[in-house]
Amino acid sequence: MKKILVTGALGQIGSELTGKLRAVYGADNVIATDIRSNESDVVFDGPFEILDVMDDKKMHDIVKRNKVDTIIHLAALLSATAELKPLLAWNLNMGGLVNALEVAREENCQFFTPSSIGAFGPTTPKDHTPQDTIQRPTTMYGVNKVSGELLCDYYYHKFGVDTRGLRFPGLISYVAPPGGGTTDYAVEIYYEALQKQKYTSYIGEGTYMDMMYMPDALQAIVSLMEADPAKLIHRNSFNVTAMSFEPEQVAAEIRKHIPAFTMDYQVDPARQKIADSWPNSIDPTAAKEEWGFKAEYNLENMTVDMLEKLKAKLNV
Ligand code: VAH
Repeated sequence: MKKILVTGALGQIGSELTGKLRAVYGADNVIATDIRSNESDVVFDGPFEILDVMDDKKMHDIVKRNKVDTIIHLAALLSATAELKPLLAWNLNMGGLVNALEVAREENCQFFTPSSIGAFGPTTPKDHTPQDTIQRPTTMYGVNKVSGELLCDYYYHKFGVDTRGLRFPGLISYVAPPGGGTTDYAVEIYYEALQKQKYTSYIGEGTYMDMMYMPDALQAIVSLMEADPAKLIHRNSFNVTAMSFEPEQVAAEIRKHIPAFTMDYQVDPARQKIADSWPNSIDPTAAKEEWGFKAEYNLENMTVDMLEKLKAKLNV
């Protein structure tokens, strides 16, 4: 990767990935784009352009003008929003992906886009979900992710585009709050523990989902994109995870630092239904064996870092 275009750079992943890529490859070598602008480091610390990923001509122009050799395509609607607006999700998630893949094909760019544990469904083995298994998701987001995995493999086999992807679990971060996800409770709980010493979870007790702290997710993207292609048996997309927990476990970890913290439940049936269709835990063996995936954070040290960083951010 030498000259990188990031779409959806102001989203939960992009807000931190852009800074990491600029630190590794040089600020001027990472062109951040999003459908809107804001007052963040992503906009001020390096090249930034407004880009709607449905505008294939503008995307192509930005790539040619900047001699981009790598496209990191993040722009997409997440699971809960996609379930509320399924046709918009199909059009944006798939239309944007096709546009980005076509530009990567025409301009010979390496390509990354995230998949998700949402690419699995109720008939997928729920525990230690294998890399290669049944994928019959029952959400529009999951249909988008499975379709995206297949499309990215197609562009590799048919056109030789160097496509690579990761099936991310829920990502936990303190920079940009997630928007429209099912796993967002695992981010909200930290904010509200500090601000209110209590949290009402919309995901029910005992609902296990895979999770990962954002620093591990960012490193996984860079490591995968730098991996020796000769060693990649899989490409789109690798299971990656750092931990699997249910709401009571993250509440108990927070209580070690905020003893007065309490949590109750007001389950959101829509997001609970999505969560119930996903695995309890996935198996990241292929990622470990093919490109050395390793997570540094678990629930304990992530909670220490999240609370420390959020205390500073929230000034509490
Ligand atoms: C979501 N955070 O909840 C995303 C992610 C595995 C979950 O794909 O939609």
